[in-house]
Amino acid sequence: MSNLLIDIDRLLRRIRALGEIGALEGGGVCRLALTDQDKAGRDRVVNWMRELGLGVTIDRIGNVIGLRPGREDGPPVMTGSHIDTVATGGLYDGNLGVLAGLEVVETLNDAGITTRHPIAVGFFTNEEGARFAPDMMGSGVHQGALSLEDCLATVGIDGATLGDDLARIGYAGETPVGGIRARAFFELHVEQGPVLEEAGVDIGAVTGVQGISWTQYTIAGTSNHAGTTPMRLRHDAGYVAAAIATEARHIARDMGGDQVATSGVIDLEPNLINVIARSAKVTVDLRNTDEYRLQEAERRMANHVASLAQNEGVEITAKTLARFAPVEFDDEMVTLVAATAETLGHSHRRMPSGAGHDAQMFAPNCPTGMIFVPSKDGISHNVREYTAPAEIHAGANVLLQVMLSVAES
Ligand code: HGY
Ligand code: MN
Ligand code: MN
Repeated sequence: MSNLLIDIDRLLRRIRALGEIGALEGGGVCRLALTDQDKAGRDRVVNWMRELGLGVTIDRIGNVIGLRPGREDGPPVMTGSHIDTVATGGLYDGNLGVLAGLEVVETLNDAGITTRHPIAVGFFTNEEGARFAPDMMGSGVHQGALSLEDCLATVGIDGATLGDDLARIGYAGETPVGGIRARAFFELHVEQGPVLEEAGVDIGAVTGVQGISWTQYTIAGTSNHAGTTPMRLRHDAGYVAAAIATEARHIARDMGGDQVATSGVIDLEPNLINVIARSAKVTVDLRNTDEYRLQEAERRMANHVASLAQNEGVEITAKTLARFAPVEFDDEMVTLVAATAETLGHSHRRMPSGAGHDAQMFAPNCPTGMIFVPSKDGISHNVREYTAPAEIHAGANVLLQVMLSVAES
């Protein structure tokens, strides 16, 4: 274990500087994937990568990887995350992992250390999936889990095509995707939930990521007058959308355990107080750490949707926007994270991730580990997202040490 420590003030300066881009009135950040704000954030991080002497490559889906040579050639020990955010994002989701990677590099630069194996720091395109589904898109393409062509052709919630926007912001790179294979992959990330804070624990040694199932339901009903139409004659797309969202909650409550369910989008047409909605869109996000339980939740939702279509006389089409099975991280890497936290004097615990992460795309292909730091009040995907400097310092030092230990192995 080296006695090197990261420079927390320098890391916090970068977190704040990146947070200026896409800053929202009153706090928080909006840098939806491949928007001008995302471009500006990318440009700022690429400049930092170049200032640190990293060799920067941009691949065909816009993933950006900065490479730091080792004493020997070969696959790098990689770290990274994402810098795109949801529309009401915070300073830390994704950004912390990328900027802590740069801080690891700068700490090694300051110490004049060249590791045996190369080191790489990356940010991956469209991790959030909020504008273009699915999430973890860039890392999924990089690791062969998603098709480059399909992702470039993806149409976003605002009608834009991903490949066009990638070219528009100047990040349609030449490097073939997956050109840089990782020897190992580590990701530092805020927990985005209440577990560490409630347990009073500093570091999460993440054991894996739960399964994710995103479905968009489009409902075609019949517009009619809210006052004159008897209930028996209605084909109310608005009611059906609400019934789907309510059933998602019932399924989660009924199944209990790790099952969670969310309807984050409900759009009605024409969305007027005295008009029975002619059409509606509603999304359902189902997650579970257990694949069979997740399939059970999906089955229950599908059955309910079929009976709604029948009983309400509406057409419902379902479109899968994302489907990832649960992922386990390499136990050796999980143990390395926990042991490193222990040696550094930080409390730690093993735990699964409720959120999706780029690391889950690397896990099938190389030894992969994640480090969690606490989220204040368990809040994320919310402008109030916050993690204290001491907690960031702890997480970034664990990242430095686990990367060093693999990069010297
Ligand atoms: O949806 C997720 O879990 C991640 O924030 N993309
Ligand atoms: Mn994230
Ligand atoms: Mn997120």
